Amino acid sequence: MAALQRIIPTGKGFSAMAQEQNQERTVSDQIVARLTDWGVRRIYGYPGDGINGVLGAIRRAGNQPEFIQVAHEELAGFMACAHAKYTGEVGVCLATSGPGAIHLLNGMYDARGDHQPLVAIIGQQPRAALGGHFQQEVDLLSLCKDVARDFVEMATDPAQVRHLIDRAFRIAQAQWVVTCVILPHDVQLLPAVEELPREHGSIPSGVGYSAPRVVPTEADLRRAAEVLNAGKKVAILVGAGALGATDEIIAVADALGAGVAKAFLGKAAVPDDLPFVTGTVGWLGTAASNTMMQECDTLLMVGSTFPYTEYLPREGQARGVQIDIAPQFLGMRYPMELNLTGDSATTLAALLTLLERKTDRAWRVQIERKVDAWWRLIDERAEQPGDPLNPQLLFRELSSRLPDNAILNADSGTATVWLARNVRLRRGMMSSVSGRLASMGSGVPYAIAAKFAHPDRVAIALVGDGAMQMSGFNALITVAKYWRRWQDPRLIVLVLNNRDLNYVSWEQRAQDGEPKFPASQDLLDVSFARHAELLGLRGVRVETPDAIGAAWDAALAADRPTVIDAVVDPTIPPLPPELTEKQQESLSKTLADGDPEADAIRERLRQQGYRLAPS
Ligand SMILES: Cc1ncc(C[n+]2csc(CCOP(=O)(O)OP(=O)(O)O)c2C)c(N)n1
Ligand SMILES: [Mg+2]
Repeated sequence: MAALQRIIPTGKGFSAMAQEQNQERTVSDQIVARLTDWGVRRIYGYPGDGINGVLGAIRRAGNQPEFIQVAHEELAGFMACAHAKYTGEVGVCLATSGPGAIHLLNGMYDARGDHQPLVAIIGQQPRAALGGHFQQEVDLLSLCKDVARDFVEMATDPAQVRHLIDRAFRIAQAQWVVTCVILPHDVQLLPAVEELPREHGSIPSGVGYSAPRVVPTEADLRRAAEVLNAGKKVAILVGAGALGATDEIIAVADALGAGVAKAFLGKAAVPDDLPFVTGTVGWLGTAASNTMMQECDTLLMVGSTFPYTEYLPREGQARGVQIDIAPQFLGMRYPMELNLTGDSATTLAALLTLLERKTDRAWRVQIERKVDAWWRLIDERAEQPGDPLNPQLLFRELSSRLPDNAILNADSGTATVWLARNVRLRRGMMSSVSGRLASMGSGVPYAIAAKFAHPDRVAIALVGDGAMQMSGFNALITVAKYWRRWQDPRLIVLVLNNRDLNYVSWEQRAQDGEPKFPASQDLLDVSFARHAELLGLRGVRVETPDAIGAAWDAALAADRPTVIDAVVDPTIPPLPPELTEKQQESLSKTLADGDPEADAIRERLRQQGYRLAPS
């Protein structure tokens, strides 16, 4: 390495330099140039000796693609996933062998769970050491085999890296999966193979991928239209796969007199200010969505793998049509009559030409009434007291102040419930969470990646105190390191400081009939605002309801990132909009069985309009 650094100054593209000086490129230089050829602009990662060859090459290439150093490799994985979600591009993360790779895994699984294209580049100890129980040696092929099952390979020869990078990117994009290239340190430093011989075993691959336009056959579209035209009570359920089909969903819903419910990852697919949009579905959902699912006679599902059967129509209740770009996800959750493989926008547009506008609008009117009643209920719930704050009020006050094009991220916990229910997203906004993996610690890195991808937009992370203590604190250090580069410096972190792993405390109560277990649930009360100030960010602690609006206004007017440390009431129930009999029984049992907060909870359940069957 020392020899290379002597002859190759920084700040100039390596290829030009190499040509001028007639210098050989290393394998790492070739990889970095290939990443640029694939359009990669940013790599989230962390260094270590196992990957230093590649980092040296990024330096020599003038930090192109740009290396963003995060505080923990897990953050790099989440950021690469969020980059994919918020740009439609492949997210790229990088880590060293052993511990770096292990830290990266959670973010890689997040991308796998939510079908995002992600390429992980991971260093490895030198080839000669492998199998020798060597320092930081981990069997990375096995480690990554599950998460990157569609493509994980280790380079053992310089001639391989061209096709390994090409295939990693093409497969990640074409199949919406995570892929991984493992690079032993010594291979990174070898001279690149610039020209592959035209001979047996040589693989001269190429760069580039264009997504196809996928549309079902005319015959299938006709059959689907027949089912939808015959329905009297059509419900549409959209997911992340519908994010690019806003106009088409609205037009189809209009023609069918249907309501539109959303799985959380599809929350931004259709704006919440339309009267027939029933909002999110499921435990995090709205009464309007859940009732629509119970009462519909026809279900049109677009781009969703929403997992919870109990919130879908009963088997036999509804005729079903599903549209998904990925055929492996069709017919997976409900026995659909038609399973259409297709791009959501194009397929819906084609379907629309075959739909008859329903003249009987009674179902639609009924849905709109329920939506209206739901919004009134949720506003009333937000106004009920909390000690000292009702968390829902923070979300309602945010909702009415959201700047255009804001990007909202919630961490796994009660923040996701309140974002799903209490915030009205408008057209142009984006929003995501760690969906299938539902990992804590994703909220702040998602917001950071949103800022790098869209530095002119406001990014907001809505996060629990547990997640902040787990890794959000560290992520704030990354915010402090980089925020000055963002054209609009506003990144806002709302911390729901309830001194509790609250979502799980309520799961213990409502699912398992167990009182909250303080040894596993209680958290230390720490000052998130002061921590932010230590890092040069704005910090504000909110303890009274009338300070909430001012806190949001100040954060939205700030010249730097802000952490709002909101002291919220852990006894406000983040429960489904309507409780099943079993949930009611479980709650009654926990309240009778000595839950430490039983008295306050009884009061809050009543104020929030939940009734328990007499026990
Ligand atoms: C990495 C990880 N560990 C554990 C969980 C299980 N879990 C889901 S929500 C939650 C509680 C989150 O607590 P906090 O961040 O304080 O948010 P709150 O629900 O209190 O608002 C836990 C432990 C998880 N989803 N991810
Ligand atoms: Mg908490």
